[in-house]
Amino acid sequence: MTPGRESHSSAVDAVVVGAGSAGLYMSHRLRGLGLSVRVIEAGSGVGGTWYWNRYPDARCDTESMQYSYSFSPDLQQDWHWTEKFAGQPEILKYANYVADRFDLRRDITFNTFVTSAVYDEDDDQWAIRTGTGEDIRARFCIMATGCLSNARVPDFIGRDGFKGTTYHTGHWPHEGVDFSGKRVAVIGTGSSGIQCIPEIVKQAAQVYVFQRTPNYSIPARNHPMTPEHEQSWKSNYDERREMQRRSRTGNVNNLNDVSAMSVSEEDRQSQYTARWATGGTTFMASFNDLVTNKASNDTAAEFVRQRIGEIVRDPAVAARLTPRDYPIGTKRICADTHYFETFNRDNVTLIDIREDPIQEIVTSGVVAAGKTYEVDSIVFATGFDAMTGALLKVDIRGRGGESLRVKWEAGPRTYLGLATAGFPNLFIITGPGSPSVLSNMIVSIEQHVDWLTDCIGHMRARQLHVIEPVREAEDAWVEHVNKTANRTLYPSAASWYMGANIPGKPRVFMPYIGGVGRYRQECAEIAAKGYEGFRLAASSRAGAFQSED
Ligand code: NA7
Repeated sequence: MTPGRESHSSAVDAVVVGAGSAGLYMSHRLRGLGLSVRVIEAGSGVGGTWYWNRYPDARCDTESMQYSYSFSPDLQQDWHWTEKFAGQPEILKYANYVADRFDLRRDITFNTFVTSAVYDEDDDQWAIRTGTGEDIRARFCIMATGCLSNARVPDFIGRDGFKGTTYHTGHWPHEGVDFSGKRVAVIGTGSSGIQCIPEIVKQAAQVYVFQRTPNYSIPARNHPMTPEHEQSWKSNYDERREMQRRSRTGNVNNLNDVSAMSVSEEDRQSQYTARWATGGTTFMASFNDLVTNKASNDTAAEFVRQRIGEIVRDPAVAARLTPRDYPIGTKRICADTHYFETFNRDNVTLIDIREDPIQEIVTSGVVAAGKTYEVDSIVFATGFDAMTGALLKVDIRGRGGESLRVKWEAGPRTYLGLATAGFPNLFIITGPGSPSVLSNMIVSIEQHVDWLTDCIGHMRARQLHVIEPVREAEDAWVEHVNKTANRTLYPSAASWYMGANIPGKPRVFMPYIGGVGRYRQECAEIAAKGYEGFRLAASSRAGAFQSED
């Protein structure tokens, strides 16, 4: 280790890729260990997801009091959230505040993309190359690149010939977009589409919504933060944070810990009605078996279907908006503000493209089912190459030049979602194989960063410089992740959790669904056993890479 090195030198102890929530906290903790750090960020500012996703009404579906760092008691007391569910501008402001308060910017290089990371076994260093032509050598390479950061526009025929303006929700212009008087096509009805459509229709003359799969969405019922709610959290943060860490999803969501099948029809309906009235995705915490028991799931799904039928006036439109062929929650459930109500407006047309996919994009608009919808703008709310996309955009090469892209051709393989065999000292924050997108991301980020900080501290105390998962441990973890997923209803849906939104991507359930609390315990036990399943060594040279166990 080389504490005290110039943070902008081309050799540092650790390179962190990404300055979102994970990269910021990771760099803070590494600095606390006395390591020199470079954070390389593609954007011109901090915030990751909240830097890029600036579409109208982009908003977190986790409550603000819970979607925030817990590492600093002062920070969590000082910061004031103005709404129950914070919008993108406020979360971005928070990320900037954290960067300033902890003086993190001096280690961040903005507007720079990491193109490759190659492990040099001769001196156990990563050689990291950037798009600006810089080479940085580092002992540790930490990918804090996010799970939903590789925005994707499908390869529609004629896409680039469109004469109007195009936008992707995940790459929204910083100055905003004025749709006043415009005819707009929105393609995609996931969380992003569901959030931005009700806002776009308020401005636009006409909006055509192209829907491939109808989604289950619960009213968010967002409202200004009440002093009582804020105070109840701030007075009990220690205890509540602990509850988050031990929970299944990283949230205090008042899980009703009984099966939906164990109560009467009347009690079930009153539970769903109460959750619907409260709003938000904690609807899925109505019972403890909604994602494991199809019969239970059916009752929740049917409840939502009926609400859609009540909200949408035209029965034919309501029918098209109603999801029927996959269990509720197995594609990411959405939280909305008047999404279904939007389809009662005169200036909105829903086009069901499941049966008749978009044929092509022409200079004047979008063609589906033989009809051309002439528009001035197209909004692609078409999602991301999730979980692996941002990692594999970087050409990562481990021992013997092994390519991560090749290693993961049949799906990601990790140990704990944190590391992958053959790639020493490479870590992934909230990588595939960890709870990540099935959890409150900030809770999972803090858990990974804290675990990793302890691990690096452990290595330093013992003069160990190399750590890498053992293949057998990785194989066992991958099997455990798959088995756990297969005990749920999740694999039955064509979701981005399964890679199903990307043509040709292997269908593998990527996140670990064992639960945040259980996963935390598994990681802690592995650390307590001297990092069981990892090999640690002073160096890889001349066969010296041997287990310490
Ligand atoms: P999502 O949830 O992946 O949604 C993307 C939407 O785009 C979804 O409705 C897709 O339909 C649709 N899509 C994708 N490709 C196509 C093509 N080729 N043709 C038509 N429609 C298409 O991304 P979001 O940005 O909304 O949300 C991502 C996450 O961010 C979200 O889950 C939260 O965690 C925050 P499909 O369902 O695949 O049929």
